[in-house]
Amino acid sequence: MKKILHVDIDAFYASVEQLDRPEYRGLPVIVGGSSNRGVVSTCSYEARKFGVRSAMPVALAKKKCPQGIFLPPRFDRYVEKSKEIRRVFSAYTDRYQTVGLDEAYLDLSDYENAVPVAKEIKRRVRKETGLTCSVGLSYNMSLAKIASDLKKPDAFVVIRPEQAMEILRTLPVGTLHGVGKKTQELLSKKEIYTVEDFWRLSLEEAVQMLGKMGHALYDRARGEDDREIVTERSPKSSSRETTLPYDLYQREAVAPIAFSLLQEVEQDIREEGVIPQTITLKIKYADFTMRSKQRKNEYGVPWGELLEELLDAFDYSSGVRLVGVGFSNFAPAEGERYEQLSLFSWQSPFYGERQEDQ
Ligand code: TTP
Ligand code: MG
Repeated sequence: MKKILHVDIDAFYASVEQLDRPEYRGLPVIVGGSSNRGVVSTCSYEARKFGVRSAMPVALAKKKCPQGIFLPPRFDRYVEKSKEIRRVFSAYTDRYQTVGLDEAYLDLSDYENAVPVAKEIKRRVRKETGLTCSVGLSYNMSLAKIASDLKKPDAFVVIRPEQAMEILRTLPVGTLHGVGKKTQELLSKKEIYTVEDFWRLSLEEAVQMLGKMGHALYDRARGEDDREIVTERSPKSSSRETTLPYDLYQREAVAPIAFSLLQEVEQDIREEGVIPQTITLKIKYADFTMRSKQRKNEYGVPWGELLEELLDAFDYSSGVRLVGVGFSNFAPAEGERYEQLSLFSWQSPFYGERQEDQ
């Protein structure tokens, strides 16, 4: 039997803000707005008491919590903290799969007793990053995630095989990973609100109603999930460059070359089946100095648009002799398709608009 740990940082962006600015600790901190098209990214648990939630318009959050401290997101800082968290994981296993910046599944099957290890990981995340997390330990990914969500924040929950059905039974069906708002609506028409209600559906009915996901949900509702952890084997970056036969002094001249490189790298990553989040334009000048600039794909815009922006950001007057275009910062190559899709459909560089039917 597998031993899977799911770790999820509590109120991640807001907790980082409170960590960096102690004067905000214990207060309703709401992160969002500005680069986020006016919606809440997340908020501290103090703000949740007022009914503020992720993805809520900031204007509504202000109504619900006028005394809230509204802060713009600082993605670079969150990425930094995310790396610190991963460093802790890697001290225990190579077999971990990250989801976004603040969640991960760890395979602890090789530990004879995973409970003390899980406790230690939770403690070390706190000690080494200053952030609290909720962790769930169980015998598959689906149940580990359910466990970590059960008693947030700062939770430690184990679901043992003999407890699984009883715990699942009373949960809202929306707790199952893969049941989004749309699926919930569909199910509510059949008066299915809890996991126990969902048990009424036969496998055939579940598949008929929900397609392929129906099968996975049929299993997950019964505590079954045979997904394996997908470790990040993806290449660190993928790029193409070309040295020019003569120096170029104008953006107009460099742009078509950059675009042809972009096409090639896009082809490369399609073949590899990976999804990058960052594009880089590299330029070597006639005097051999090298410059590179990057853009994160925040809104799922075409890469060409970001490349245009990057081209605008360079100076061409000293002559360009080499152009390179690269992708990096890859999302897990495999994993679940819905998790990949969600990367590009939403406001932050790392999150999808929690896909309706994950
Ligand atoms: P979550 O782990 O879903 O949320 P959280 O960490 O803020 O709170 P908790 O886990 O305690 O419930 O998401 C992690 C980060 O992702 C979150 O801090 C901000 C970002 N995020 C968004 O930007 N938009 C969203 O709709 C969600 C859900 C998260
Ligand atoms: Mg979290």
